[in-house]
Amino acid sequence: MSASTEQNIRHDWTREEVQGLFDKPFNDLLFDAQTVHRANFNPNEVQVSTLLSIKTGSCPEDCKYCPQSAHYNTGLEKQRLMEVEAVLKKAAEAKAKGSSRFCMGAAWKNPNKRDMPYVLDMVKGVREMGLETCMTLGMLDEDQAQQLADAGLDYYNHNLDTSPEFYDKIITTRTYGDRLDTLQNVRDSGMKICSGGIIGMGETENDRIGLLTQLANLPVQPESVPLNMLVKVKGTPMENVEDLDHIDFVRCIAVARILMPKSHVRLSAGREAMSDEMQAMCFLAGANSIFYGECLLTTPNPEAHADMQLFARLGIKPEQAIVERDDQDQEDVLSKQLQKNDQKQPFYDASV
Ligand code: SAM
Ligand code: DTB
Ligand code: SF4
Repeated sequence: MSASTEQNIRHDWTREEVQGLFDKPFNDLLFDAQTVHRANFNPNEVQVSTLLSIKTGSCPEDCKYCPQSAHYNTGLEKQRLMEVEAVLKKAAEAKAKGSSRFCMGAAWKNPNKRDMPYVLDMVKGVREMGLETCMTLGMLDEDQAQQLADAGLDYYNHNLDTSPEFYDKIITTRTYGDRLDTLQNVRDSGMKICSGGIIGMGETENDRIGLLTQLANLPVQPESVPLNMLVKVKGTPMENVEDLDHIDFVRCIAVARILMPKSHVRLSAGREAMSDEMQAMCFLAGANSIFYGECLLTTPNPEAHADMQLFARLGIKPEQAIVERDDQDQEDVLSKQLQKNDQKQPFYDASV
């Protein structure tokens, strides 16, 4: 396989071709994925994001995997939209621990008008700290997407979750088309897209092929592709779904890497149930982003020190972000970033 370049990002993948990748012997697939990865990224750098749930539970949607849906009783402690100051405090903590991106998630079908000013203030405040910003608030119309972009939101996360065929078995309260419309509004606003899905919901390999082909064939591929391994939460309809073969999850990462050579592929939810060796294999397959910190939105994630140790054992360094802001701020941000690089990082730095 030849190394991928900007020129040969394809948007015309057929399912048969993607099936061909899944059918490869595992070692051949991993070699190809690692070859693409090395042509496009530093193979020893992983982008580090921290998640915060800014509004928790009571969601009107019926996503069968989700502990936050009001349709299921998961015993979750619900929380109204957080105060802006409290969110900024959490962002400062995430930055101090070495995260370069702060992702704020709300259990909404879509943001409503009265919440927008608070959400916009959160974006501005987090960005002021020199962190990259990401939000996931449900569906967005054109105007909402533009407001978020104008406030400086870098990324918007909205997942396709699965294949178009399997989708109706997982969610009935919003359509696949609704999701594609939101992604288009995000793209048109100038923000970067974070979009991926969940593996391990009882879907077939053909559904995994369907999801990855949809993502790769978007008009512009998502800059960030989170692949979540289902976190089985008691009380959701998926609590007893059959265990996923972890090797099959690694295959999905490798195929995503080959189809979307320039995208960050995030080893997202589910790491708590993965061994260090499994995570190392995911990095080898081309995953180059993680959520860092003890909590995802509502479920546990590995302890920060465990991730530091894993990075140290693998010689992985956290990727540094340069946040571009208004022209007058730019010099200041860059000099702060340089100073930061000179200081001892709280996150393990494999180069020292
Ligand atoms: N409410 C917004 C929405 O769904 O558009 C944003 C938050 S929602 C929790 C973001 C994503 O988290 C979902 O699209 C899904 O892919 C992922 N997710 C939710 N629950 C999960 C679980 N139990 N296991 C793995 N991923 C999950
Ligand atoms: C994504 O794809 N995964 C994150 C983020 N985007 C918002 C969320 C994972 C949630 C896992 C279940 C929970 O903690 O509630
Ligand atoms: Fe609501 Fe998002 Fe959970 Fe679906 S995934 S129930 S939209 S919080």
